[in-house]
Amino acid sequence: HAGAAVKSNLAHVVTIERHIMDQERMHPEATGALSNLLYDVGLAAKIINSHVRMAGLADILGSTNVVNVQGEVVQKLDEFAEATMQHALLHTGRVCVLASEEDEQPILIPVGYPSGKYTILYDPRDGSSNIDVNVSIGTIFSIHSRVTPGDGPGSLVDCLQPGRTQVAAGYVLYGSSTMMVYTTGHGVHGFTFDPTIGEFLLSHPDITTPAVGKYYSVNESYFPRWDPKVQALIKRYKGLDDNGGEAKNCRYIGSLVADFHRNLIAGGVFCYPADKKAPTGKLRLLYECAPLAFICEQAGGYASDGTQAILDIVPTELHQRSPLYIGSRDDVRMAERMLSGS
Ligand code: AHM
Ligand code: MG
Repeated sequence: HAGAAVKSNLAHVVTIERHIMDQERMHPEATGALSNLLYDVGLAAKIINSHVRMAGLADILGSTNVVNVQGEVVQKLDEFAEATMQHALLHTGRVCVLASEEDEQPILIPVGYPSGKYTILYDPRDGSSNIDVNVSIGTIFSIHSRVTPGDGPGSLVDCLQPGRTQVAAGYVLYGSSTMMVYTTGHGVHGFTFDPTIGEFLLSHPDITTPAVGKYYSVNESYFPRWDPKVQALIKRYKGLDDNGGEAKNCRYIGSLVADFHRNLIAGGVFCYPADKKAPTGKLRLLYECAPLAFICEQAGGYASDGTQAILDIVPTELHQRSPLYIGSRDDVRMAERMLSGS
């Protein structure tokens, strides 16, 4: 009986909670706080997902006509996602400070609530230009241990840490299905949301990414603004120079999580170079580039700003931007070689 078979299969699936708990066992000193923090993010993801899935049905789309710290008009869904993340994270005693793409300053723990030993930085809903046109969007998060002493409130110092010291990172992709992908430094694991039982189920254990990708992803309308070295690199990916390399296929969604996820699974390189208008690129180091770089390296890939590993950059500002070349290891190494060569 088919229904019985489905039910008995469900008895053997691995939920994200179970998986996080199993990962924690690799750290005998763990207190469970990181696991609980990851559950909190998973819960926020489910709530954001339920609203994303109602987009167009409920009146949650469209502009609020408010401009955020990046100078962009905030979408209503941005506000909802931001509020959901804060609600899930602020009062738990697991974090000492939050930082979001949506807030200029670090978000402090309200007076009277406990502070914890972690800090979390996130982009609650990335890919804003895609919301109103029913194209994939994402949530990205990055977790560090606090560096300020004591167990009081944290500060900006706790947020300004290089990607290399992340203890966990992940993203949620609201795509044709909803997925949560995370790492705690023991490989990369992907979970697909089953709306019938309201759980993320392990669907992609131990994700590894090919060393050479078949896709390149870049917004080529910026070609005239790029440095000649960047132009030469993209020509190389397209197989248009004399080096005889195989031509890659172009895929660009304009939603970082979706573009990154596709290339992680299928193999590919995503580029958001610096250009004449955006001298340090567009993407933010702390809550866009660094968490994806951690995941990418854990999957056997690599991420660079063109000269050095994204994970080695020591941040000086909360919303600092960085050029980004990320994905299949050999393709990103080639970017570094071509961009640093004279
Ligand atoms: P956002 O944080 O305002 O959504 O911007 C980030 C997004 C990324 O998801 C995507 O990779 C990039 O912007 C696309 O930018 P562009 O339209 O310049 O190609
Ligand atoms: Mg963003």
